[in-house]
Amino acid sequence: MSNSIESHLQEDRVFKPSREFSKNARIKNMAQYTRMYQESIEKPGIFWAREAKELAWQKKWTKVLDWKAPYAKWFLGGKLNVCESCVDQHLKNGRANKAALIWEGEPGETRTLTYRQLHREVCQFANVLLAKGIKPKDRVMIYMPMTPEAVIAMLACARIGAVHSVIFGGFSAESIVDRLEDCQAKAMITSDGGYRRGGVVPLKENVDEALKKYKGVETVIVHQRIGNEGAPVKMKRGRDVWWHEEAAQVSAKHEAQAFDSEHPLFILYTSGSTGKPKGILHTSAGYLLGAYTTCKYIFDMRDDDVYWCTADVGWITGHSYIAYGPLANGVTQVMYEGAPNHPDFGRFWDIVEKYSVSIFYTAPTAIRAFIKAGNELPQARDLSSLRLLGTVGEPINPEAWMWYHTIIGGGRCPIVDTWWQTETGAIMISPLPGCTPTKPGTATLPFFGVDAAILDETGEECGPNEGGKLVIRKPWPSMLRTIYGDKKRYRDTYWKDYQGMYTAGDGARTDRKGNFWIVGRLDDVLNVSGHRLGTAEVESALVSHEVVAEAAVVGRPHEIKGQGVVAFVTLKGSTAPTDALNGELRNHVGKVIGAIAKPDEIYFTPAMPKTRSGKIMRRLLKELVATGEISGNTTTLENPGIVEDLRAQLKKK
Ligand code: 7RM
Repeated sequence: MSNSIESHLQEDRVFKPSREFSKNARIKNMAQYTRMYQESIEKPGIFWAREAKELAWQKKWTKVLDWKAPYAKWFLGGKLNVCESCVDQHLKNGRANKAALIWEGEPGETRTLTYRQLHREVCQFANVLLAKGIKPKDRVMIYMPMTPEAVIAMLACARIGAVHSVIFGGFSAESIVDRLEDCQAKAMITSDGGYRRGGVVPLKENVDEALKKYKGVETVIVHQRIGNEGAPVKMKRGRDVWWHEEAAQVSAKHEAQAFDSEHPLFILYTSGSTGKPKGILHTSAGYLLGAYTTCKYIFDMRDDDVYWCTADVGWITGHSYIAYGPLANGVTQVMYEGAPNHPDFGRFWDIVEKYSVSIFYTAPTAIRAFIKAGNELPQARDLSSLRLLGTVGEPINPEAWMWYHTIIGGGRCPIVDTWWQTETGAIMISPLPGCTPTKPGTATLPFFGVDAAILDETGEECGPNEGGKLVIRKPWPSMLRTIYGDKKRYRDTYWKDYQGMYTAGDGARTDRKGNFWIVGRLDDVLNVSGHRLGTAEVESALVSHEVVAEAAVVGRPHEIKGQGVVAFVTLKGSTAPTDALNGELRNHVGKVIGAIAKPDEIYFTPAMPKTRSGKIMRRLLKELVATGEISGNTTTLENPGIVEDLRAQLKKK
């Protein structure tokens, strides 16, 4: 990938929104942005109170912010039901019969739900959850394919004050167990399967396996997605029930009860620098406000837009930019179940043409895969409905940006490169499409209320083009509130580096115009196809195999995935390294974590390069993988001979 600092500095192509786009946009020029940004930083109470009025409140707040670092409370004294802002309010504002979700299954069937129909489904399912004894603050795990029911399940939890924790359908049974145990979930919502690349993902089977180890789940509600086309799923009597059978027994009417602004809304697990994923906790009003306002200003959502975010609901992008943000804005959105390359890489462009998508939000890794598949597929489709494009998940390399701009956007659509994290809840740094001049590769400027800066080790602010740590110096409404059940880790991970400031874990720099260029993670977290993956998680998966004594995992630049996973493995005793074992270990990681974590390359080594104190020199492995060489001094190593051996192995590749 060529998003090196050199290419950043050389990047001098500047793209400005067309006069036409600016004229119709909410934020039309930089003066307006600057004015509003200043207000949002200097008088956050006034700024956010004005925005928050657009949400549905049952009781108005008395105080906008209470900040005792690192703990924030927003809209104290206020009461609302998040689901009411996303669904109920649209029944009264003229959108009742407007399409909320236009869904397309991978095999090709489509379903449309209006806001009224969505309301009915959510109310009915909320009643199912209530009938199963789910109470406010109970944790409910959701493990589903990309179907409307996944969104309905999330909204129904929110409606009754239960805390959902969605787990990506690509994760394995063992990953489910870890998360169930961590959040002590009481119920599970899943499907009999989901379609992916023509095959069926056995979601219920994985749940069954997970529940052999975790016994706290009392109810499993199974949505029937596959039916007779898949292997019949086993239903455990007294525990497992069918969604449609339960729904048929309850009313479709439900009054949304109000919860405190800081009532927990969801826990979402994300990778950190240890083997144990962090349960990021988000609460109600502030989170919703972040998702709502970023959709409104960054995607500039309109009543006649057809919006499509290609993320999975198992990631934060699916929470904020499929479930909560777009629905709070009352927009029409497309939701697609399957893979981008099924039946071929033209599928996304078919969908854009078919539903006249106007706002399209995807990941750089997908764009790179499309580039590789050629221009013929997008060029064979009418993409003229598009007016705005977005990217998220990793730095976008200028080549991919230019291709997206010209081939998909026809040269006329602004691109919003949006930087944010599971922890931030909503987009933090991004162009505003009607005013911000963009350059390929930069997420440009902070959103309203976001006091972003780049600091050096001493806490001084870095000058232009000086690399440092990205921090946020003030609390913002959609910030994480804690790591579920682990306040110490919350403080240690995000608030230790600089007094009262949030450390994002990303390295970045600004240019002379103040644009933020995100370089990448500073910790041991990889970004594989836009998915966060801790090297420690992969290492512990490898070590859980009976023949593995030790493992070290590093990233390496990968043409499509952004980063690939490279593993170094030391085998136990007399086990011989073979190609077959190599394959077996890859599959083992797939089984323990999920397919996204499978190493691209595994190298066997009789020992790891270690310091005299016994620490694996990961930095050295990283350098070896990236350049094939070791520049520094290796004499401090316990076992310098190992490096020679590894260098030779990597050369052969
Ligand atoms: C939304 C999401 C967060 C990490 C973050 C960065 C990287 C995300 C961008 C980006 C450069 C971007 N949440 N990242 N967006 N890097 N430019 N526009 O991805 O929690 O899964 O990952 O992703 O390293 O820290 S996440």
